[in-house]
Amino acid sequence: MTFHSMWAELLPIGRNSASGGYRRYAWSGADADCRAWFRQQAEDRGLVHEVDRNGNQWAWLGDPAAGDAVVTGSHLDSVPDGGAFDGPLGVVSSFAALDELRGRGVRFTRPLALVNFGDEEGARFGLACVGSRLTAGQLSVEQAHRLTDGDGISLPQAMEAAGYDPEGIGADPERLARIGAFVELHVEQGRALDLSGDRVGIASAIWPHGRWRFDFRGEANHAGTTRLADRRDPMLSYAETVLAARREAELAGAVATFGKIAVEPNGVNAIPSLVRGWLDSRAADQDTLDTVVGGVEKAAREYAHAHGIDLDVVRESFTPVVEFDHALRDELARILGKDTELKVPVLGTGAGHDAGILSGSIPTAMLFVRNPTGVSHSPAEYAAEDDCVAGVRALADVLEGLACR
Ligand code: HGY
Ligand code: MN
Ligand code: MN
Repeated sequence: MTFHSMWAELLPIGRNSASGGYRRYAWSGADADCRAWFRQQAEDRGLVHEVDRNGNQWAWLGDPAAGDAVVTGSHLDSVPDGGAFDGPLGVVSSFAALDELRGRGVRFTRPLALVNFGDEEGARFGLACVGSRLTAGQLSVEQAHRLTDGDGISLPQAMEAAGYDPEGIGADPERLARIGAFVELHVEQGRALDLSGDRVGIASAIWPHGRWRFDFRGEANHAGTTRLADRRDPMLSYAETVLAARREAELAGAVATFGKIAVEPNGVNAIPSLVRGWLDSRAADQDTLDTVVGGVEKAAREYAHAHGIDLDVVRESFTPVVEFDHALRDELARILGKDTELKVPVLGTGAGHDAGILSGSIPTAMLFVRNPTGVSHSPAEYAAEDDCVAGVRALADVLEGLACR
C-alpha cells in the first residue's frame, strides 16, 4: 500500500462533515476505527500486533525480547476539530518507511516496532500523552483513575467500554527496557521549515508547558433584574484574566491561551455562578513559564477580589523542558546529511509529544515535516504530499541507519 492509499483510507475516520475537522477522542468509536486500521496495516505486513497494558498499539518486526529495538510511530487521536496530520502523519509514515526499506531489500539487525500511542492529545480527559505517561511511570495509576471526561466517565470506564482491560494500567519499565531508540515523525506545527525552505527537520527541544484550571465562582442571578452594582459575575474576572494572560505572555516572549471554557448554568439570561477556564501556557524555559503563570494567577486574584468572586487555580498537568538525546539527534543529522552534504535544520517546538515524555526513559528523537502555513490543531493543518513522501524517505533512511547496521 502506498503512502497515498493509506492516507486516503484514514481520512474519513472521525471527520466531522460540518467543520471538516477530526474528532478522534480516546476510546471513542472513531478511535476504535483508527485502531482497527492500525491493526490491519500491521497484519497485512506480517507484523506481530499487540496492545500493551496502557492501550498503546505496537506492531513488531523481529523479536521484542531481543532488546535494543528501534521504534517509530506517533498517535492517531486528535484535538477537537483537529487536522489530519498531527499524529497520523507519523503513524502512516512509519508503515510507508517500512515498505520502503523492504523495497530496498535491507536486512534488519535490530528489532523494529511501529507504535500508535493512545490519547496523546488529552482532548477527552484533559491530560495529554496519557498512554506514554502511564508507560513511563509519569502518571500514577491513582491519578489515571481520577481522570474523567466531560460526561463524568472515568478513564478506566472508557477503556472498559471500548473493550480493553483497565486493570493492568501503569508503569511498564520492561517494555521500555526493550527499546534502544524511539524516533517520532510529526508535521511541523510552525513555519520554520517553510521559512528555511527545507522539507524535513530534526527536533532539538520541547518547551516546558502545562495546563491550569481557573475556577471563578460568583452568584447566579437574573440577567434582566439584577442591578449591575449587586452582581457577583465571574465572567468579568475571567474576561480580565484572559487579557492578563495575553499581556503576561507578550511581556515574557512566551505563549498563553485560554482555549476551553465551561460556564454554569450556561443560560443566555442568567449571570453565571461558575466560569471555569483552562490556561495552556508554554515558554522557552522554566523560569519564564513560572513568571507568566504566576503573573496570570496574581492578576486573576486581584480581579476576582474586586468583583467578590472566589477563585481556585489548579495545575492539571505539567511537562518540563525536553532536550532530545544529543547522540541520537547527531546520528539522525549524520544519516540525513550524508548524501547531500546539506545541513538538516534542527528546530525547537512549543508542542508536546510522546517522544518528549519518553525522553526521560529512553533515547528519543523527532523528525518534522514542512507545514507551509504552520497551522495546526485546526482543520486547515496541511502538508504537501511531496513533503510527506520526503518525510517517509527521511524516516526510512534513519531507520536503515539505526536498525540495519
Ligand atoms: O498540546 C500539545 O502540545 C500536543 O499537540 N499534544
Ligand atoms: Mn497535537
Ligand atoms: Mn501530535
